[in-house]
Amino acid sequence: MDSSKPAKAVKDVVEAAAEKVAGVLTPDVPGAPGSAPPTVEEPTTPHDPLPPKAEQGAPETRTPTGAKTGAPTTANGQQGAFLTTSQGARLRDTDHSLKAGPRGPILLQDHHFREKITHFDHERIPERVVHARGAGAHGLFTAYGTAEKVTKAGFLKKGRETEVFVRFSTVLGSRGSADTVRDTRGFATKFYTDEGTFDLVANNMPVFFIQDAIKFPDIIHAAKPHPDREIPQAQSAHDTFWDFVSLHTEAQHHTMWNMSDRGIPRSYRTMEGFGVHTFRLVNAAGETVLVKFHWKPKLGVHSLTWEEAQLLGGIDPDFHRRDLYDAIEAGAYPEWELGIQVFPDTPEETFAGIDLLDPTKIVPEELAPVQPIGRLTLNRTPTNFFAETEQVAFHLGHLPPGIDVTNDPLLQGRLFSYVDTQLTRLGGPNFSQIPINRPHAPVNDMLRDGFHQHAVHAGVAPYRPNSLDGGNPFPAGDDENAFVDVPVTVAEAPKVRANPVSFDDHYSQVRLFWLSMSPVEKEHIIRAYTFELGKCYHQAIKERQLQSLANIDPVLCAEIATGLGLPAPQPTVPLADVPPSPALSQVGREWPSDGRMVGIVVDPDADLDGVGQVRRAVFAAGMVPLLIAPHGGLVGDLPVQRTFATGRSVEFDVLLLAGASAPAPDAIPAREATAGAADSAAVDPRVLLMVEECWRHAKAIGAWGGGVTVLERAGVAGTPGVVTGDSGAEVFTAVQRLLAAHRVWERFPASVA
Ligand code: HDE
Repeated sequence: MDSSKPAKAVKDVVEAAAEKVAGVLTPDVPGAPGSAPPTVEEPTTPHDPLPPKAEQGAPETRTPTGAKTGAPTTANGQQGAFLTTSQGARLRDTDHSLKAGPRGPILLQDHHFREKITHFDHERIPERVVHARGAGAHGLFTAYGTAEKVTKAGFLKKGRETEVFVRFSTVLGSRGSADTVRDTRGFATKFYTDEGTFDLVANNMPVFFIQDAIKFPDIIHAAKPHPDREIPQAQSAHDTFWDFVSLHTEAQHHTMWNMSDRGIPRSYRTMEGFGVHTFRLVNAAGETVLVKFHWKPKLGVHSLTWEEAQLLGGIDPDFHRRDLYDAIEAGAYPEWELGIQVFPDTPEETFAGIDLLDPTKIVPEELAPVQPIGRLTLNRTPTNFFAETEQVAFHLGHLPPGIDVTNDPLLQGRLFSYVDTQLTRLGGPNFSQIPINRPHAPVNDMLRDGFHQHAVHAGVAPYRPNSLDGGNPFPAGDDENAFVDVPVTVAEAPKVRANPVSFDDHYSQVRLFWLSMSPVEKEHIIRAYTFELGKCYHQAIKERQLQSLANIDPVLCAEIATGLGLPAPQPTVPLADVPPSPALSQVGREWPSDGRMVGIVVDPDADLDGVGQVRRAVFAAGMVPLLIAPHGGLVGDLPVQRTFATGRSVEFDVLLLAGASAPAPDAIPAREATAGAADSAAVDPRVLLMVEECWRHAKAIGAWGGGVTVLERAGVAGTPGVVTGDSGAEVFTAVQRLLAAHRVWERFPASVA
């Protein structure tokens, strides 16, 4: 008999709790930890587990072999109202071990104790050797049909909708490292197509450090923390990284992408994605083309400033994760268009003189435009981080009919690595049966047994040919949509450990990238190299890297050499004569600002009606308002999200000041350093700090009423990107226009052209 309370009891709990907090918290501001607000008293009436939060999704309930079960996704979660053992026996007490008398010792027969502790002892699995730190989300991919001419892949046919799971990541850091470090970002997408899963395991940069997969352990060993002291964590600003990239100069292109603003994205939502390698598509007629995959974010490509990235590492190390989940919860669903650059499949595998098999080269979009083929929308956060984000297993070899690989030596090596790594990480060969990895296509693979086998295979003949299982499974014929290994001709050649000669140019495209940057982006690149090389211990490594920089651009090299206090060397190769590719710059256009954070400083004397209106306008514009006040709770009837003590400018994209912000009672320098300032009689020093930081991070700032005096006090009134007005609504409108350009770059004229 199931005596757990019916679903209505759950509903009552949720509604009762919601009523209690109504008016105090607003459900519109994302980030609530559970699906129902907690009560002060510990709940004691048994009822079924609370439902997931509205924005949460989970893997579809498929069987290990891909069949639909029709069960709700919560069927994979905990069941019933009562605490049980893993075998379902109800438990009376989990707070005390079974002891011989109240003073012990603990009895070996305490199964519940042993089960609970043993399971806990084994909760961790090895983190990924690279891309350990990540965040995932569920979504939907809708095809435009524009790729139908070049591929037979069914999920790319017009109007087809395919469930996806995307995992974003940094490369170098451990699982617990900060999100905002300077690094490449992973952008791996699992398309659950009905013809087999397609994994597009991409990065936010279109080139890679190495041209041959055999060098992967070398670059990663160089970039990871030093093996003796295990420092620094999640950074490239150290000797071993620069030692390697300055010696192995094919790494210079990717290194400059890392040193550019692309290395410190504002958000996962504002990153491009690149498949890096060239892939081969094949259509129903057997015709082939070569392609490069691109993800284009709806919100444009935007970055943090270096100081923001550093501050966030301490203030909110989960910044990108939080941003992704908050945006989905707020309904600002992140979107990308998938596009392809298409090249003729010629025997040379080159386009406009660029070797398409060289993963250190791009094909500028001006030469081969990115043609949109579908739209990705992320609309559900995971229900359980471990089950979904940690256990998801991507692999380049997961390809549906219509998409095939090329001979790019990096791609070829990856085809081996991704299955191999899961064997250790996920504890055996059956990782494709973990719920997040289960295909949405029928699976009949003749693979059997192994650790954690979830399928219950029938029959006696998992081999081919057989007659005992009636011949099943059968090879798919030409008209039965089998995967196509495109019969590419392999030219006769000696067996060698060598690269094509075309891979030898290590500088021309780095120069192309440098020349494509706007002045402010160039300044950031100079700053990044100077910082990173400045952190190296050995002069020899700095000098060697300066030589590569001289081969890229003399101005770049001279500026960095000055910062390092070293002479700038002369180039050892002729400077490449390359036209810039404007598509590579992130600056100079306007974009939507969905899901951005608007900090609003208020105090009880501020124009609270105006603040209420602005708050509603911010929501209506698809952004999130965060009220920052002298104390928590309510100001008037407005709920406070941050106080002067808990808020920091790096959490916001723009700052609005509605009040005069007199020092709060807790502005006590002995209590916190940010409350200390030479002249803090009139304005709370923490508010002044927010204004100063927003100003030097080139963020838009707006003020009305008492807020105007804060601008004057901070010395920024009347400067570019600082607006005032008679009402909050007027100021917000002006600030919104500034936000469309992401930052107020004209505040800081650049020194290099
Ligand atoms: Fe990876 N890479 N990689 N990589 N990679 C892994 O696989 C590897 C490369 C990328 O969110 C590992 O499951 C080799 C390029 C992403 O789970 C491992 C080489 C690109 C992710 C591995 C490369 C990537 C990985 C570690 C050199 C961009 C995270 C855990 C040939 C196109 C996926 C795992 C996730 C993860 C090997 C180079 C992207 C060890 C040998 C180039 C986004 O198998």
